[in-house]
Amino acid sequence: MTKRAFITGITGQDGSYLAELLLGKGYEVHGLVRRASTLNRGRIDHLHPNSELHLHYGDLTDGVGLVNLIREIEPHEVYNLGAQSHVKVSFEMPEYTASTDAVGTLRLLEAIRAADIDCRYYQASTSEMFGATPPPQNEASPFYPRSPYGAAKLYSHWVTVNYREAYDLFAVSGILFNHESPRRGESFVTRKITLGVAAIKLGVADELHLGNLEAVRDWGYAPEYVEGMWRMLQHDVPQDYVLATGKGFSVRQFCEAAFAQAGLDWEDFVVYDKQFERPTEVDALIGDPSKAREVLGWEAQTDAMALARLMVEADLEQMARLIGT
Ligand code: NAP
Ligand code: G4F
Repeated sequence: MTKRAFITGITGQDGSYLAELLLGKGYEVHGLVRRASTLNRGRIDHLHPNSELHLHYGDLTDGVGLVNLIREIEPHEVYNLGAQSHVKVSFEMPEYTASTDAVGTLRLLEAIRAADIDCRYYQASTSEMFGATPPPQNEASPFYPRSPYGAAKLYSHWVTVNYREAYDLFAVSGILFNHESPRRGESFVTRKITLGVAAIKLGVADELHLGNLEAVRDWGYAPEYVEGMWRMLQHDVPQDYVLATGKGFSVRQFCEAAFAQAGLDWEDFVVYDKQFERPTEVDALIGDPSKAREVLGWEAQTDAMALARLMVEADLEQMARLIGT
């Protein structure tokens, strides 16, 4: 039997890698895409010739649309990756962030219930839910979100747990620490740095403006993390898991490594810019992924220093092509 998966957020970093993974495993993949005045499908364009990929217009803020889609597709697995995923932007758009990242989850879970189908559900939870709780953080650590994004995601986390307990839905929440790749959005700090390094190296820019350099994050490699999401849904028992590398690095250390990869000294180019600070910061996130290793056999292979190198190389190559050098 061909398995059908429905992915919200298929045009994002994780959605694109997950679609690739599932198509490779023989799934029929259905993705939710938002209508925009220009096409926004750069990350999945290369998958288009695949006849098992089906895209549907919709939005997590449109409950009726979700009900109709779930009824029509009858997915065996649903991956809810769609979100306004930028922490700083969530301070500027708190209500929209709550509607998409919190109530959107409820809308999708209700759509699954209304369709009365036997379906497994993955919720994209986040280490941001730990916020002010000091590292290392694992599944038993207390939550203390520090942004409208973190608070909205915490609602989704708990409503997923509740639907599992109340309605016996196979629903799991993956508490993922930061994960990056050459497909990472340009305004997240790792990609902003590696794009900045490429621009400086190729003579297109001469400085890079950043905010808090002391924040510590546990950065892993996105393709490895989507494999973890899939494994969570294949296990016999629905449970929540942390995915992380277990290693923390500061933004400063990531900068150092990224500039060094291009033979540059970061201190010559990085300029502190207050506008990139947040009203409340999450100082340190370092995950303890023991449970995922023991139960799912999942382990991160790529740490932040290796990521900095591979992302700089990818951005140098892409930018050189773009400017024709
Ligand atoms: P991303 O690159 O920002 O992608 C977000 C996706 O959500 C995009 O496809 C976007 O569509 C879609 N989306 C935004 N608003 C929507 C709405 N109202 N209705 C439907 N879709 C909407 O994020 P990502 O890095 O792939 O992350 C995937 C998920 O994991 C997100 O839920 C994120 O919060 C969570 N997460 C990420 C990390 C990480 O480090 N990457 C860690 C923990 C959790 P458009 O392309 O049209 O904008
Ligand atoms: O790259 P960031 O914007 O990622 P952040 O806030 O950790 O959130 C990401 O990871 C979460 C998982 O923990 C996801 F849930 C979320 O969706 C997103 O993918 O910022 C990382 C750190 C922050 O401490 C920030 O203050 O970098 C610091 N930073 C310093 N200068 C900057 C900048 N961040 C950004 N985006 N831009 C800067 O110029």
